[in-house]
Amino acid sequence: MIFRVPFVWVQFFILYVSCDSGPLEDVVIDRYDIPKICPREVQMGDFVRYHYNGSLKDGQKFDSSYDRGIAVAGFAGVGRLITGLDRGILGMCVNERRKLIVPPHLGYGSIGVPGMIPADATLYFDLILVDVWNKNDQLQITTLEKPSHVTCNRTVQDSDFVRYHYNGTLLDGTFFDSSYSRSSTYDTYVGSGWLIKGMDQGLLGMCPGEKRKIIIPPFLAYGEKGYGTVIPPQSSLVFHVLLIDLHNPKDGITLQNQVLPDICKRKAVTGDYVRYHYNGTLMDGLFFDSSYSRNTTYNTYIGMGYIIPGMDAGLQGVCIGEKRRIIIPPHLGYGESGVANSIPGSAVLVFDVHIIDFHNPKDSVDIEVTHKPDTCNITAKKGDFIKYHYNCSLLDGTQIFSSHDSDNMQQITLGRNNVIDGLDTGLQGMCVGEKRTVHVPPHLAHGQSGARGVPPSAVLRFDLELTHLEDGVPEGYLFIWLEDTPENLFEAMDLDKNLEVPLEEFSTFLKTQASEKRGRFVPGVEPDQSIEDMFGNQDRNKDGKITADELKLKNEEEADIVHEEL
Ligand SMILES: *[C@@H]1O[C@H](CO)[C@@H](O)[C@H](O)[C@H]1NC(C)=O
Ligand SMILES: *[C@@H]1O[C@H](CO)[C@@H](O)[C@H](O)[C@H]1NC(C)=O
Ligand SMILES: *[C@@H]1O[C@H](CO)[C@@H](O)[C@H](O)[C@H]1NC(C)=O
Ligand SMILES: *[C@@H]1O[C@H](CO)[C@@H](O)[C@H](O)[C@H]1NC(C)=O
Ligand SMILES: *[C@@H]1O[C@H](CO)[C@@H](O)[C@H](O)[C@H]1NC(C)=O
Ligand SMILES: *[C@@H]1O[C@H](CO)[C@@H](O)[C@H](O)[C@H]1NC(C)=O
Ligand SMILES: *[C@@H]1O[C@H](CO)[C@@H](O)[C@H](O)[C@H]1NC(C)=O
Ligand SMILES: [Ca+2]
Ligand SMILES: [Ca+2]
Repeated sequence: MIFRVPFVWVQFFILYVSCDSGPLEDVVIDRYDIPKICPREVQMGDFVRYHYNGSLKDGQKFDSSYDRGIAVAGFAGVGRLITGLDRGILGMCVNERRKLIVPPHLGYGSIGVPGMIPADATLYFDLILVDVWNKNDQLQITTLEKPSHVTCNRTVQDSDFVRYHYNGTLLDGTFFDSSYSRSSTYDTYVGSGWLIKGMDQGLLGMCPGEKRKIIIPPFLAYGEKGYGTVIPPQSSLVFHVLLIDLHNPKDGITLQNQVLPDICKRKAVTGDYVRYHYNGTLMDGLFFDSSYSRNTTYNTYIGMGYIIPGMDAGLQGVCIGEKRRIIIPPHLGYGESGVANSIPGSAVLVFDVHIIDFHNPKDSVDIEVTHKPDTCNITAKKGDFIKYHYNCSLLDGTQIFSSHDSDNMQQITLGRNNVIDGLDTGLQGMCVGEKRTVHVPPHLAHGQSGARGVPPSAVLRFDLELTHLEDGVPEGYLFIWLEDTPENLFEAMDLDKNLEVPLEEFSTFLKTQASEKRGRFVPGVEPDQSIEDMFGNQDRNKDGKITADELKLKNEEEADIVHEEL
């Protein structure tokens, strides 16, 4: 009964028409319009919906489904239609058009239909099939696209909450609804009766980003009633679905794609201040925000409610340098309302984070000795003059400063605010030749504002090597006595006993004291410079020589104050 080669039938048809001899034995079928894609042909027992025009030989119309505005629905090939139609509809595809010539014995026979179809009438039908299904049908699910950019680890299960886009058509392609027309996803629970049965089943197993075609027979859709004016009774439905995301209200956060650094001495805990970069996307890969676009890390305390709960939890236990993906369900993110213009309501968030550094406000300087010379008796202390090499970097490896950049080694007096507090602390206790790696938290470095090359709140790493160490003098002194001060200082200084001490005499006197280890100049300053400064200070009237009175006066004036004095 199913004539798969239309060509044969055209010939057959022409044969009959041209001869016009005697009554037809069987239905004549002309498949004059067959769609290119014909996934299914009507078989006996299928339920079909079709439109038709019926006319008599003289072209007189006796009936039309169009006049009633609704397609005819019924089972095919089981004797519920006139035999001619029953036979003529078999093998049809949806959207196929056929002309049928039905001889009287396969139509209304010698009786006809009073007032409509005369006796022994040959019937001419023009049909178009709009729907076909069978009560044994199941859902037809075709995966059209599977995402490659997102992992398909988790798929839709009963009681999940899903967000998806869809286009809905009838089987013949008639559009009835689309989420796009509302420009937001359709959001609902699966398997909880909110959806038609076919959709509840058809979504199962989908990954975010996956596209499916789901064909749903009417008994898993709107059945005999249809839906409003858009879905006729007994309609099969075709949904093209794009799953955007899914989660379960019972979900916590999920960690994935963890990449740990080689060394992780410490893991972040509540109260730590973390600096990190992130890319934020929705589960289907749609980007919504990134720290990189602002060119600065995102900085925050963790575990204290400053950020969304999912992030607060997701950053717990991170190592410096670690990368991880944190997947956050909406109840731990931005909830049902989302964030205007960037995050839809009930959206699952996917953050790829890269931890740059973290510290705790209670942190002190972390010192690790990397090399200790065999003799390390004399160590640097506050007031000492030191020279050292250093490299300074951020914890992501960015080099910021290095003493190797210039020919001059760094030289400072410890404990005099010459360098940031943390570095000063890190240098104390070193002996010449010793090497250290020192981590300085921002409150002992450049703080919340940062400095050139140093981002706000950055932890700094210093690699240090002490090269030179000189005993210092108390703050404010340019020269100190290592033995008792001479009883009569002026007499001691006035080497030629002419009762005045010019610069040369003063200089000779002090240098002699130093070379004979009775006294010491402040380290790190040329002795001549210190001598000049001290002389200028003593020579009150600036006549180029110190007198006994000038020395006495000066000593009395500043008896209690220690200031660039002998
Ligand atoms: C039936 O006739 C109407 C107009 O008379 C036409 O629009 C329609 O396409 C016809 N249907 C078929 C299946 O030929
Ligand atoms: C998928 O899940 C398994 C087990 O749940 C996990 O071991 C694996 O790392 C996950 N794959 C990805 C790409 O996240
Ligand atoms: C729905 O139709 C629109 C317009 O044709 C198309 O852009 C979109 O990709 C379709 N969606 C799905 C899920 O097929
Ligand atoms: C980001 O920082 C880099 C390096 O400091 C700089 O070259 C770039 O211009 C900055 N971009 C923006 C958008 O600020
Ligand atoms: C964020 O995206 C940019 C650009 O694709 C990439 O270079 C960077 O590594 C990503 N960062 C993270 C933490 O995944
Ligand atoms: C420390 O110095 C003393 C003398 O100054 C010396 O006797 C001793 O051996 C040194 N100690 C070490 C461990 O080098
Ligand atoms: C600083 O870095 C340079 C180049 O890597 C290295 O040669 C030098 O030893 C480092 N200095 C210190 C004090 O670690
Ligand atoms: Ca003199
Ligand atoms: Ca003088």
